[in-house]
Amino acid sequence: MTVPGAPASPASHPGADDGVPDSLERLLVLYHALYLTRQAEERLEEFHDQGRIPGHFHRSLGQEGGAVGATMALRRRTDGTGDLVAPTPRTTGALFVMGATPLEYLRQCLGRAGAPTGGRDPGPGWTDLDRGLLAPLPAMGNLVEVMAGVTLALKMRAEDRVGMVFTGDGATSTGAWHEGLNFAAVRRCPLILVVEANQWAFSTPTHRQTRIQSFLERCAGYGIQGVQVDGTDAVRVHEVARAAVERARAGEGVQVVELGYYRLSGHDLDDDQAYVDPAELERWRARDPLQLLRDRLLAAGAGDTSRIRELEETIRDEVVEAATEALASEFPQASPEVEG
Ligand SMILES: Cc1ncc(C[n+]2csc(CCOP(=O)(O)OP(=O)(O)O)c2C)c(N)n1
Ligand SMILES: [Mg+2]
Repeated sequence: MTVPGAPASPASHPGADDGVPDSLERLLVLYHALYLTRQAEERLEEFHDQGRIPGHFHRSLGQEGGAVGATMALRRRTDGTGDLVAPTPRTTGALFVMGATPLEYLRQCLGRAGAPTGGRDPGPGWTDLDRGLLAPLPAMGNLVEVMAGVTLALKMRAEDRVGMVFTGDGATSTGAWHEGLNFAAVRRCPLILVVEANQWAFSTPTHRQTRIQSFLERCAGYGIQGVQVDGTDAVRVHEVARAAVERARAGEGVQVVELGYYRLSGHDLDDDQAYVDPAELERWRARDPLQLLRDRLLAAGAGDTSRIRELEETIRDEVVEAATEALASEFPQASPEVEG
């Protein structure tokens, strides 16, 4: 299947770090990744409702443009020479942008033997250093420390590569987040920290966990730069992320990008969001990142909606095919009991 920003050769993903952000082709590549993310998550939600998902599943509904727009600013390779990204369980789009296939992703969440972790860990992420992917960690905030170390290593080896780490807004209240950020700031590591400010951490609204208005205020305490951007606008996210990646690659040290949006789903699919104001939810639903990008595509000259519909149909078919194959995949064999 076609990976968003599909590689012309197996070792490169052209369009990842060059080209014109507002070109029609670029918008289509972004839309491809957003639509693929939503389709894959919708299939998983159906699997969840059928009781087929062994772990917890976090949707990125309303946030698809953040993970996609930001990671598309990275140099994406398949031979272990590209940039590195450490997503959270919610940044599904990052996996696809880095080259994961829907079949890998669906098998992974279904805990099947042919999944990247062989069904041992059914979380929605895994490590694949060839593609520059690191698995999420259960303790939120800790990947900031890990990525501080990873990017310090890149710098010490004088490699022309950067790292990107995602955290939620809740994670910014952990000690690990602050320690990792401070260390990376002091050592001027080539790290881009993306904060997904979706206004919730489980059922805790942001104002119940911090008195600051923007997470950029935290950057000031560490002497680093940050930029706030509307996370529902994938194109804008992409532009801001590209500039941040360029600065980090040029040796300007840690960059922070704060994505402002709203968690449209529950924390995970077992959370009914009973604590969320329905009117507020409705207001944010109107800022659907897919619809915004669709409108932009039409304005940029994608013609009538037929080209977009054709693209959507192709992606839907690919995901349905992957879902059928994933469901038919074997479960892992139980390990033989250890005698003792
Ligand atoms: C150190 C730590 N404390 C608590 C938890 C339990 N926990 C898992 S997700 C989560 C909320 C995460 O909120 P946020 O960082 O805003 O990410 P979001 O879910 O909104 O994407 C919490 C408290 C954890 N995983 N790690
Ligand atoms: Mg949050």
